[in-house]
Amino acid sequence: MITSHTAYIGLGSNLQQPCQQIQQALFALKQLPTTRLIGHSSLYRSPPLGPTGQPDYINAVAILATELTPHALLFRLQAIETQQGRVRNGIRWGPRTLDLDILLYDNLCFTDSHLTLPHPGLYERAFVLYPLYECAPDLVLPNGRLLVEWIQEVNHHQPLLGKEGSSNHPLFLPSLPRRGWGWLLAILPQIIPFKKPF
Ligand code: ROI
Repeated sequence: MITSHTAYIGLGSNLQQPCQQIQQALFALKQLPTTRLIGHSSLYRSPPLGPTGQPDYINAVAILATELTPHALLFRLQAIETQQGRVRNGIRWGPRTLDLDILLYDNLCFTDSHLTLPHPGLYERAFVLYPLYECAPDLVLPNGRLLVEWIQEVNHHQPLLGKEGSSNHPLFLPSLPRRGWGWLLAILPQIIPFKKPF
């Protein structure tokens, strides 16, 4: 039986017209064999994580339904990177025309010499978490945590500067859905004002 898997892909670019690089990469993702592009986030601008003195990045996240194995998908993503002028010059965290990372592949957790899942940067990078939230607001991460709660609790190292196409205001945290009876506890002090014994 052929099984379809859900893969979340992180896209990043900070060279040679980054917005166009991301659009072109989304188009290339659409062409992958046995794969459907389910959707993608807006484009977000963020300052570089890593060496400063390089241009801001444009980031996005795409959702794929794919029959490719994680390694076959990785191979295809690297081919797209190369096609779009990515040069692997050994400079760690240097600027790049295109970066395509498998952030999540179903709920797989494993590591080998080629690939680590989930992507090691997933849990602390705002430029990954916010676009991911836009794609999948109800997502539960492989660590068992609701994405939206994780975003609110984690102390992100990197701010986001804004969405492309909108005024460059900093983004606000998504509002935490109130579940269970927590909402009642939150408003209780307003209903029953706390009285001192005397
Ligand atoms: N910084 C930002 N803001 N966005 C990226 O996509 C990105 N990618 C990288 C490094 C160099 C770590 N920094 C980044 O690979």
